[in-house]
Amino acid sequence: KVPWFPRQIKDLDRCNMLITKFDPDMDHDHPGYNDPEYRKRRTVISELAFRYKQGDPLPMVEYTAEEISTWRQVYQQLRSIYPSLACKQFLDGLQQLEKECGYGEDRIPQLREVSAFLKERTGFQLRPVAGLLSARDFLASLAFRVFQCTQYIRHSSAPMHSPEPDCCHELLGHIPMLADKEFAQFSQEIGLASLGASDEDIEKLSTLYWFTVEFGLCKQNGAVKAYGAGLLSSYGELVYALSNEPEYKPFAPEETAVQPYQDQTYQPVYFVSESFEDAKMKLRKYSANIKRPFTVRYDPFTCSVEVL
Ligand code: H2B
Ligand code: FE
Repeated sequence: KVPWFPRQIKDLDRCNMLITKFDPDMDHDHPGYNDPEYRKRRTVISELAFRYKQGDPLPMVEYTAEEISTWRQVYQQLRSIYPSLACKQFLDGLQQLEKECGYGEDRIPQLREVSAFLKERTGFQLRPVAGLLSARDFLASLAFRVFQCTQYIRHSSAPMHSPEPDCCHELLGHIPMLADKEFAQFSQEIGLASLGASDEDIEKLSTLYWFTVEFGLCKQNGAVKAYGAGLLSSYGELVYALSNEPEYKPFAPEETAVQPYQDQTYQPVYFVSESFEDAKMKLRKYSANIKRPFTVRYDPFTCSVEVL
């Protein structure tokens, strides 16, 4: 039996299954676990995401001085190492965001303005989410060029690390890459491959997503650079990933999809793509082999998925 999947963009209102293992109410190691003020703030921001329906204007958050100070520390630290470690597409995207979308160390960009920016460049749009989503729901939204985005920020006591996605991870790690056409296409294709897939195939696609979109490296002009958002939003792991200390393997979907991964500490192995073009082609070949009793095609005019 084929699992339910969204056919229209408004069906994404039902793709809202949260995984709470890393959230500050559940995870005793979360830096905000013992801070009732922080947890209260998180509840307020979560409410905005719970109430959101597809098509609503994206909620605005008035960030506090403490939150902006956390953002500033993250931005300054990471910005200083991007030029030598991030791939070209990321640097181009970030530069455009700084010029045209109010990116900088002094304020946290609003999802509403960032979504409008992306929509013009690659057709991607954002929707607010209260935390870590199930892989199935998260991947399904990519099929519609929708990126589910957290709006809260990490705890001020640990600006260099967050156990869960936060706005630093989304806005600094993911958004600059989603402004690249080729990468946007790559992301949507992973999403389309996931629709109605078996739990086993979702697990594999989610692992592929992990080693590409989150922790991927690629060759550029003879050097290896980072394009994964988990790397580009973590000072420590970004430096580590390109230090020659970890193991490197060529990106090969069949092998990458079954590689065990780490969500508590740095990855022991990273996969290196020849280029995005190459990664996209290899992923396409892999997806074509996933067994589904139907094929899907995205219709951009109606923002819906045709099932053939
Ligand atoms: N949820 C959220 N909110 N952001 C993510 O980046 C994310 C997610 N990534 N759920 C997903 C899971 C990823 O790790 C894969 C698809 O499992
Ligand atoms: Fe992410």
